[in-house]
Amino acid sequence: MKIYFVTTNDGKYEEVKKMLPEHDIIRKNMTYPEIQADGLEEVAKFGMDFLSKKLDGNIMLEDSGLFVQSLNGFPGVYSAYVFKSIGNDGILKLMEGVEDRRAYFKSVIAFYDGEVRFFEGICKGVISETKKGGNGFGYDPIFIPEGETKTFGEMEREEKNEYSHRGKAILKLKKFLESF
Ligand code: ITT
Repeated sequence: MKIYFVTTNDGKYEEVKKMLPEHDIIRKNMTYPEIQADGLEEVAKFGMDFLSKKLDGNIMLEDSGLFVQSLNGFPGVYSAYVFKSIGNDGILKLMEGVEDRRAYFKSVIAFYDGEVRFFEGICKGVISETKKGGNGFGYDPIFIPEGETKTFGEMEREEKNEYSHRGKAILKLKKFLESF
């Protein structure tokens, strides 16, 4: 199936493309309004309402974020902005001396084929003490998924996709697309 994936993020695009080789994923490097909301679902819904009026065909977008337990869910829906402003060093600084390092990544995919459908995935883990690995993007060098010792930044794309929030959400979308 031909699907437009709207994202400005190269890392997201590569991960999605890798997991959906049977589909024709065409990247649209364009922005859409990302509202200030409490949850990723609302952000995704608003974005898709906007895009479905602009583009013809099947469309997908993905909103994601890192939620750190001891920071009350920060950076959460503000993850992109926080990464650009204080980055991984800033998060590690906020976490200095903090014992509870639990965090999770969440991904919400909105898919449009005449109506909007949502697929989500969560990956639990911890924030590492230092940055490790040069793979992936964003917070990957400081996030260790549950049951692992390596950060996402130390993993190849396939391995990260097996664990990741995005991998789980894409798998749900993939199963849905099989029913066509
Ligand atoms: P879009 O154009 O697709 O919106 P974006 O980077 O602005 O790209 P989001 O608004 O969904 O995407 O922001 C999510 C941010 O959370 C992203 O910029 C990363 O900093 C971080 N993030 C999300 N998923 C991640 C992952 O798998 N690994 C590392 N960081 C991730």
